Amino acid sequence: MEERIVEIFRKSKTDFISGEQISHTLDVSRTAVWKYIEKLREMGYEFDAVPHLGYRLRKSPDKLYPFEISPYLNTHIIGKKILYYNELDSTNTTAYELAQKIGGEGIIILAEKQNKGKGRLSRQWSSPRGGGIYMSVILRPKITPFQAPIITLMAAVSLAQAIRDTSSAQVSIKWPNDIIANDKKIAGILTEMEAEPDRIKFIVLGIGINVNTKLSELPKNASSIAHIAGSAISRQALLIAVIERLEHNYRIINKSGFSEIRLQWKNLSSTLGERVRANCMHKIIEGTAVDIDSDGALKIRMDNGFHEKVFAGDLMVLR
Ligand code: BT5
Repeated sequence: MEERIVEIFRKSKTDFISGEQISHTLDVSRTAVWKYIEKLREMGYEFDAVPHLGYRLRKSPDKLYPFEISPYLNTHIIGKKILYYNELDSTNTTAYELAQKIGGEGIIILAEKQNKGKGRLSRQWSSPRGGGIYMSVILRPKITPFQAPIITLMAAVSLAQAIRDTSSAQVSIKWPNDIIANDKKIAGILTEMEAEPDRIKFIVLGIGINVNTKLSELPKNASSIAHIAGSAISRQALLIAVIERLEHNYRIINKSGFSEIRLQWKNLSSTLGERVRANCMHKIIEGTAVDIDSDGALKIRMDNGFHEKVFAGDLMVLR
């Protein structure tokens, strides 16, 4: 009902709509209308109520309510269903448990705040309320577990494109999963998967973006899009752009593999050409990052002229 009331205001040609008119359209009592308006106020919507004129929707909150997102999506896979939570421990954990129980792909889990937001290798992801986007998408790509890193790279391309679409922030991709601006991390990606040796059962693609997040609520080397761009940006608009870009790029991967996304990644990346130190579990590789290969591995040319491929790990850019 709340959703339908918002829709009535959006579609209305007049500013003010009488309680009677709303009660008539929804076929509920005037008291019920008043209750729904109060509920919407609790959800962050601001209404003016003027005797004899009715209600006017003055301001909508920048909350990620699915009914504020879904009507603007043009997608067929990603975001066909969006599950919204006020808070969760981790959207990835909830999505993972859901993917084990149900089939299909494209469901998005969203939370306004995470209490145990996860980074890679048991690290934490700061997920304060108010300014961030914390989302996980269940995917079932037809690729081998060995090729799974390309999903992270595809997501990084989508994020960088969506941020460029909706803000003036000049962002780039730092291999493998960071979106950076002014050398600060503003978004991260965590992909987790359940697989058999030759088949992926599902991938949970987790994305965290510092949109309007206050710097005081973030770690030292982090920033937010708003801080970089100089003004707050709409989380709703950015989320819609992220979902649209993800769908577009995911379809490309499913249809024709990684080659086209690989080129986009190379254009958007700030890693290639840099001197880097990669910390990959068992060893440290230092040299120049020269390419990304068809499996998503980073190719590093070492000082002795040999090349090493790095499939996963942390990268430090040496300047
Ligand atoms: C990541 O890990 O960058 C993956 C982040 C994925 C977060 C999303 S939010 C939705 C979904 N649900 C989850 O529970 N997670 C995903 P990694 O590369 O390991 O980076 C983690 C490191 O980044 C931390 O050790 C901090 O140094 C730093 N960090 C933590 N919170 C940050 C933030 N909000 N912004 C920027 N850097 C942060």
